[in-house]
Amino acid sequence: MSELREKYGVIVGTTDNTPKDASTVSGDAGKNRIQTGGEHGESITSYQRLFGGDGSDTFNLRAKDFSAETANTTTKYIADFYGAAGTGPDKWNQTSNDFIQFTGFEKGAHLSGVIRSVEGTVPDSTTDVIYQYHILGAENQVLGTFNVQSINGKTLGQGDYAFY
Ligand SMILES: [Ca+2]
Repeated sequence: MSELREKYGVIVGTTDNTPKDASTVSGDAGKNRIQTGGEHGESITSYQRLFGGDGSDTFNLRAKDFSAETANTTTKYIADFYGAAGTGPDKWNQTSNDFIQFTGFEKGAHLSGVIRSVEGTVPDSTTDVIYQYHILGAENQVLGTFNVQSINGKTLGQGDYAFY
């Protein structure tokens, strides 16, 4: 069961919400920090859906929650990324400016460009798009694959993510 742990501590854990068989970790309307993996920090390399909801959320994708065997398969899905980069009024939104934190990856790890994109499915949005990215190692080997539904339709840019 995903909990709003300590009211806006790190949110972890799994539920059996939709989509079927997916593990969903959900935030709420506040500013949440949402982490891949299990409730007790254990590694989960299978599919997980991360849902931030409103508020400026941080999604923490951990290296231990990706595996070499499934590196080329989408195993993490950020279901609602608000405020992806770009210029103009969409760049910064005080109430919803999300961020992706990559932790535990090898030195030199970085993000690929968009591998694939699909028109989004948010009923009341005409701009949302699902983008697929690779997490690449120092030698450009694929370490993991994840999807991001961008609510403003823009791709991830500087300021939207960082490797630690
Ligand atoms: Ca939230």
